[in-house]
Amino acid sequence: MKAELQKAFNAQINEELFSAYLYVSMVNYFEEQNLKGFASWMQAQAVEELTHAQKLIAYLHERGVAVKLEAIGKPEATWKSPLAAFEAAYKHECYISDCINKLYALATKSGDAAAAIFLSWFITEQVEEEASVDEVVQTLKLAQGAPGALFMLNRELGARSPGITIAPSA
Ligand code: OFO
Repeated sequence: MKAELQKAFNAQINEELFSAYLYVSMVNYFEEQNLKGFASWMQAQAVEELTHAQKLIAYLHERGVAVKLEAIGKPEATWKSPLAAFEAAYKHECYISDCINKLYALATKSGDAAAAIFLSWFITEQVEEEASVDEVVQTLKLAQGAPGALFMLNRELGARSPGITIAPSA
């Protein structure tokens, strides 16, 4: 793999780890708001981001490329409403889609067909990621902060599997 592409892959690992960090921060925010269903949904999202980072790391190992972990940025800690948090998550997903598209373009430009094929999974995944976050944004907009609607949505979002089980007392 060409040096420039190696660097870009490593940068994407950092982006995915930051995504996980940002969503963990949103878990904290929703827990503090007593919106446990929202928190659980975000927890699942954070775990997914970790798997994205791990997928990239495993690929670099497979290609014999050195993985260089950098410091992860500090995420926001609070939002003015659940809608504002989900809007921030949506904006972040669009940014990540842009990063992936650029990485794919670089892989193609570098003549690295294998890397481009590998990245096509992420391109498809981003369509799903944007759609699932946007669905919550649209529902929250419809709810317009009505407590009943928020309560229902909280229950619905809580049904998403958290990806891992976390027992505070274990
Ligand atoms: Fe949310 O898809 Fe990775 O970052």
